[in-house]
Amino acid sequence: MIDLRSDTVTLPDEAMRRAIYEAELGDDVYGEDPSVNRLEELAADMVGKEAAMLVPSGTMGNQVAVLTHTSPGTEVIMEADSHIYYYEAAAASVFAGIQPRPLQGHRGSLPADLVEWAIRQDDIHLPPTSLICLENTHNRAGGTVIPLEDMKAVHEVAVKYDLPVHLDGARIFNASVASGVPVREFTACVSSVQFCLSKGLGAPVGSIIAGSRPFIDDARRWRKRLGGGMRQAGIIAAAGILALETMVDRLAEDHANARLLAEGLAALKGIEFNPEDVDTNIVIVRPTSMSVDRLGSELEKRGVLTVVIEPDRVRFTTSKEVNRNDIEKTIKTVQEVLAGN
Ligand code: TLP
Repeated sequence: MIDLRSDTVTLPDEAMRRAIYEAELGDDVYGEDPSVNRLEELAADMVGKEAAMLVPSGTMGNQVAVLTHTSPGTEVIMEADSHIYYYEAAAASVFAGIQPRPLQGHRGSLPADLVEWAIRQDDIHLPPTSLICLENTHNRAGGTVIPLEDMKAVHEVAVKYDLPVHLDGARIFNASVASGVPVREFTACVSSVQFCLSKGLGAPVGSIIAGSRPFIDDARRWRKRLGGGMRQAGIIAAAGILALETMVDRLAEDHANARLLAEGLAALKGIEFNPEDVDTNIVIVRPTSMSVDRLGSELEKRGVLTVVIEPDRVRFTTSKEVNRNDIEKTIKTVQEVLAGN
């Protein structure tokens, strides 16, 4: 099977498995797991924040951030297709009791003037705005890199209104590798960031949330409340350390494979999309000559796994589990399916 469903399907390589086996362990709820402590220090340094914390998943990282920054009855500005709004089962409403304020972005980016317009006035009829959320790269926009200038502009608005900004940076290392902008420059625009170790970076489990020391101190309590306090979590952290030390640069290969795929698919009759829209490792296309369900199931029968993300759109995601040869086979298979062969 050529698995292009997600970069979450990546498996730990030999070196990671060995690091997991050999990891020095302790009880992380007591703060005594040396591997977790090392990972958290390394991660904080890489994103230029005072402190960081390991969480089991990106979803928990985002939700811990929302819980830590906000209080019930307030409003959180977010992009209408963002993961926090679209894919987290309304967790922010259920747990944090916030009201989401979804705004339509452009290629996943929220214009600063739109954000400013959406910030609530002080009026008893209105929920106070408590947080602005951004996502970089933006998953449902097609793995798009949110330009640093756009993030800086939102940051300026946030400073003006004294509001925190949380970045869902599940794939912030993809954004950095693709754009050449250091991760720290993106994260300098936000109060907190969540990023995933378990996507393109290849670790089996885990995400990081980072921010100021007081923010992370509060976030630890929220993680515990949610049941995310893990004990000998060094077995996860050991893989996470290798992910950060050895897997960042190779994301460029995933991007090159996505570009190859995009160009191959764009040349096919019956597929509509602009390959120039592909910035990183996600390719989202619209078939015009058959339904997405049919395309998805025909591809699956022939050994290519994708995900349908909209009634008219299919997503292909590259990762270290697929190579150039797999991409060439995929293009050929899509061509056969579209041609009805
Ligand atoms: N994304 C998954 C699915 O949940 C859609 C995927 O296959 O792309 N933020 C962003 C931007 C994400 O893309 C994801 C996962 C998360 C957060 C959540 O991470 P996990 O799956 O670790 O909870």
